[in-house]
Amino acid sequence: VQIREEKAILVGVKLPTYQNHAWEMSFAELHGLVETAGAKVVSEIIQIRDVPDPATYIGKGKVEELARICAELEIELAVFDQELSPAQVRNLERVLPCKVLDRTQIILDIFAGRARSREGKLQVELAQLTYLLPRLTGKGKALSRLGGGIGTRGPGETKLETDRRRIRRRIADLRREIAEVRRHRQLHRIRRKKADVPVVALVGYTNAGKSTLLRAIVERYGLEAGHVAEGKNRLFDTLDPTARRIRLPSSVNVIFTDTVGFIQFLPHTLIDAFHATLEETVDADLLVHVVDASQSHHDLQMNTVYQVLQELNVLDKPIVTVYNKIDQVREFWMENDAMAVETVRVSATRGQGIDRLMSVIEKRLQRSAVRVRILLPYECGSLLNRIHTEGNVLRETFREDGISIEANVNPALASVLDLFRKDLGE
Ligand SMILES: Nc1nc2c(ncn2[C@@H]2O[C@H](COP(=O)(O)OP(=O)(O)OP(=O)(O)O)[C@@H](O)[C@H]2O)c(=O)[nH]1
Ligand SMILES: [Mg+2]
Repeated sequence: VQIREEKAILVGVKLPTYQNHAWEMSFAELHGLVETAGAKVVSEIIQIRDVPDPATYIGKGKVEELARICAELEIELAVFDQELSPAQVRNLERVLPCKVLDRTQIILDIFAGRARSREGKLQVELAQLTYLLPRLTGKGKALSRLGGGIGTRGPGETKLETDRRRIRRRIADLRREIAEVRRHRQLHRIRRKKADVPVVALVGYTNAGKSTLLRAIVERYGLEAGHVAEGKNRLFDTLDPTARRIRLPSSVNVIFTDTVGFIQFLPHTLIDAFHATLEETVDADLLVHVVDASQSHHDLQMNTVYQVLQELNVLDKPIVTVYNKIDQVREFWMENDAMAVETVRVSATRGQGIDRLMSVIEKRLQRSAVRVRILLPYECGSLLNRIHTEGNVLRETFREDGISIEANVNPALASVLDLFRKDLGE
């Protein structure tokens, strides 16, 4: 969907079940999304109803009012605040003198503009086509005017059927290609698992400061001169996952990953399509939940993040919550996140609280570490290497019969070292 520079009107339905501020936030967010997609919001229309109208989302009278406003202000784009059903799109397009889009399509459009990697592009296209397929009849202006029923048989339907078949085939191709990319990822992941380097995943709402935080961490603790692009003040700045090797204060190496941010009503087609990417991110030993504490409704944003994490089935992992942007927050502000094992306050841009965050992460990762006391024969040089790179050596004595070591290591390495266990009291 091309919507650059177009004039848009926002259309919202306020249900009584919504908390007032939750609705305001989601509507304001839609405004931001539409402008991010490149359109200019010139008007809005809001209706309070018990339920959306199944045929036209807003009521008949409101649709007429909307059509009038669109004609008057020469609006090219009506954006609805929730996902519309195929029937609603069809009915609205029939009476409105402009394009009809919903929140999902706007988000998909932004993602399409951001995707850089091959995998990202494949995933976005899959999400777009999955969304489009059931709505094909409704997209009269784009593909086929005909909506089914009397008078639609003949050439029209043939065209529609061809379009559908073409899209289905493309979807199948995309799924295959994504599966292939995913297989490569898995191999990579298995290799990493073997090396047993712990993974810390940055997750959070879009624009919370994940990339900025990773940049600050790499600057101070990065193992190699890897560059992290500077975070930008825009929605969905990061799409492609980034991984960086970090050395914790106790010289244990870990990998930090950063990826796409979450948002309210993240389209399901997108979550599905990005599953491989997200899986990679959340296949972590520890989640760092980055929160923009300067947002007055950051609690709602946090809930959204937890909902997505639940959908990804990763809420059992330990979470460290980072309240970021504290440079923008009142001095005495303090809050604890009940979902987290620990909370830390930082300013990624000023570099405040980063050292403390790192020691918290370190402490949490060590929780799963196993204390070993071993006597390692001198022939086992490569194991000695592993203990030093993966573990934390507390004591090491070179003796005639071997190297006596006391160290904290990961469970996998501990079971290998079981062979060389030394009895206590020695
Ligand atoms: N004042 C202030 N601004 C910050 C801080 N951390 C990040 N920002 C700003 O917040 C904006 C978003 O930062 P990003 O790092 O791009 O956020 P993100 O979470 O990676 O966003 P997505 O990639 O879109 O999910 C940028 O303009 C940053 O400069 C902070 O500690 N204080
Ligand atoms: Mg980012």
